[in-house]
Amino acid sequence: MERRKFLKNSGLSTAAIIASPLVTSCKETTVETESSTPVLKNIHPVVIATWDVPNATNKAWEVLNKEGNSLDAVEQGVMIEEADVTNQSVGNGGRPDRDGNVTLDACIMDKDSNCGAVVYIENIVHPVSVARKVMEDTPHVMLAGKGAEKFAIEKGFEKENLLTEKSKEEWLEWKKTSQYQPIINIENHDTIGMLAIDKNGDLSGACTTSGMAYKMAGRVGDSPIIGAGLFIDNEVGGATATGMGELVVRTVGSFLIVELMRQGKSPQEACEEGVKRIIAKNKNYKDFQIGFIAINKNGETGGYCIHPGFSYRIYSEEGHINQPSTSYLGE
Ligand code: SD4
Repeated sequence: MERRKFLKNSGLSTAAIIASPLVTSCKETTVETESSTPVLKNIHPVVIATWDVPNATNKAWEVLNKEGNSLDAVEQGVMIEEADVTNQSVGNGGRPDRDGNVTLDACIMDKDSNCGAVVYIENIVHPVSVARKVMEDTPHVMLAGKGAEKFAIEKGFEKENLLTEKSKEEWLEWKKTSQYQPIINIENHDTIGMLAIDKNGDLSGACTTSGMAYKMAGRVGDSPIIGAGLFIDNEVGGATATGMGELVVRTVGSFLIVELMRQGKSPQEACEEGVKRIIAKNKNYKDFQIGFIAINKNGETGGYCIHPGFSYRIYSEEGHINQPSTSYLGE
């Protein structure tokens, strides 16, 4: 077998590495190998998440630092936002659909390409944990609506009313005009997609949301759809999305980004291509925000969006930062 370096194998160019906002000791993770399987050494854990969600990345980092695996890290990280009633785009306190019902979507994916999802689930604060149970305890990948809720209750989750007074009042106000107009960069604090690499070099991801505010009853976006809102391939990297789900689904955005990284693009380059693919297919792209973030097997990260204003949190040994994303319209 030809001798080669993983860096070469992964196709990462120097330019690509420079383009990445965070480069974590790429050289240290490069070792010569006789086999075609890349061997990684001195792995440094990293967690990234859509939007400025320091409490969530902090929690995930805590798990990674206690020798926790990336799956536990992403689950426990996004649970912070699900429980936070001041985040009106995720979990408890989420904005309702146009009928006043809070319906949640979430998914999770691990290093072995196992995945689980719940869509259109009501009355459960932690849909990501229900998604994990779907992954681990059922022969299925996705459960929806009442079936998902019934499964959650069987698994010991408590039924709770997720519509807070604040979200209810805003919805009643919205009903006066009932104009459905997705807001760009709503709160700068939105759907949370999280990607992590642990000390073993294994990747996992999770994504959770209450979806677009005042959506039609029954509407499901990209966030719980494996390949669209989230995708992990432990040989390559992971990607996750925030923003107008319909546009992300049409290009299977997160899967596309992981495949672009497989072909040699850096996480940054792959996110840019993912957004540009959406722009090419949608004349009205300026009406919507889409943000992608990605991580590769070496812990390099990237992010890109349509409108300025999107950012993502990165926690690594180099620190905990809110990284403003570059954007198509801000270039
Ligand atoms: C959805 N992608 O349901 C989610 C919403 C979102 O920023 O991410 N908003 O389409």
